[in-house]
Amino acid sequence: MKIAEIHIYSHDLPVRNGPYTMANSEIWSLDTTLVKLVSNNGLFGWGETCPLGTTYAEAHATGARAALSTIAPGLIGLEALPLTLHRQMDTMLSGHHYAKAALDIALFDLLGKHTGASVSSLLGGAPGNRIPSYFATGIGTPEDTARLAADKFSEGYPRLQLKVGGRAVEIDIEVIRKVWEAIGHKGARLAIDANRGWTTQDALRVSRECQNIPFVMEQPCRSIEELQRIRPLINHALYMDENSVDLNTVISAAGNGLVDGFGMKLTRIGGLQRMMTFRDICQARQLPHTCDDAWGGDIIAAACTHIGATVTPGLLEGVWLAESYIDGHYDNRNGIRVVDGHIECPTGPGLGIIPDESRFGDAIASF
Ligand code: 0XW
Ligand code: MG
Repeated sequence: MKIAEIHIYSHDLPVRNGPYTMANSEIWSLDTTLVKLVSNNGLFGWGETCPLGTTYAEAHATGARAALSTIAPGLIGLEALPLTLHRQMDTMLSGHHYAKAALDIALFDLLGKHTGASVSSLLGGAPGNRIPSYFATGIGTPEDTARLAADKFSEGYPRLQLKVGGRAVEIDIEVIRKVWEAIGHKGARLAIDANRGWTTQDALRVSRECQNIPFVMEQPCRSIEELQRIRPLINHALYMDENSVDLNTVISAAGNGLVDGFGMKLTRIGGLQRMMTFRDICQARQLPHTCDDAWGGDIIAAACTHIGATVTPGLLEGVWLAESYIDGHYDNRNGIRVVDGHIECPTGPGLGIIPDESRFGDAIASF
């Protein structure tokens, strides 16, 4: 089976009850990019990449589309196999994992449709179908965040991620204490995510003043050097998110014991093929991690769920979906949903969803 056509679409995803807030950003609407890969035997697969605005990561929507338009012509006629795809993409463009990831996801969807296998089977096989999610609260007051966290925990989310940073660190400390008071005794697991928004001083202070609260500190500071600085001085597990931009960084951080786990983004690392390697590195070192993306609709949600389903359950920290901030689905029947804090992994061929492409309008580029 060969790649015969590639079509690129852009689509707006307004944030429901916006904005979505993190340490240094407010998000009202996202511009997502979709890729349809058509094979020479008439099958198709869908991929997606949706950078979180222009400042969250070294990625942005128009950059994704420029990169895809650069790569796409060189993929026509290529054998539809993941490593063949990645090798060819890398000969045409360095980096730009987040753009290449859309093609990688589309290829796995296509292969699944071709073989009748679900993407999670192609990724190695899933031990179960009910995947835990986690809820990210956004930046809020101590009272509001504690109320929201309690609601979401009782809804069935086993884990809560509290967004902090970008304000006086005393408020962050108050948020953590209030949430722990509300649900700590009930067995809730907490990640405190500053999205790079704390100074090393802030991180040390939080760890010191909340030493009896067993949370995971996720990407507290901006750089790897800052993480190295706080690592021996904190009382909490340290997870890397935004700094884990490629497998090389993951290998170093896992290998030298800098971190206790990862918040991982599927498109940042380069798609499902790279995500399998990441998963296996974490398995080898017994490092827990999430399988998320920064944002995106049903295609990203399905891809994250399929890879999440293949992770050894004790090492999966959950699959985060933007679903609760998005109105509607690309596939009204099989769209990916969080119910009681968990996600049902689709069992149909490929990603298990068929987007209604009339929602995306005309392709902005076709090859
Ligand atoms: C909660 N997330 C997975 C979604 C946001 O895009 C950012 C993020 C994170 O953990 O940083
Ligand atoms: Mg994070």
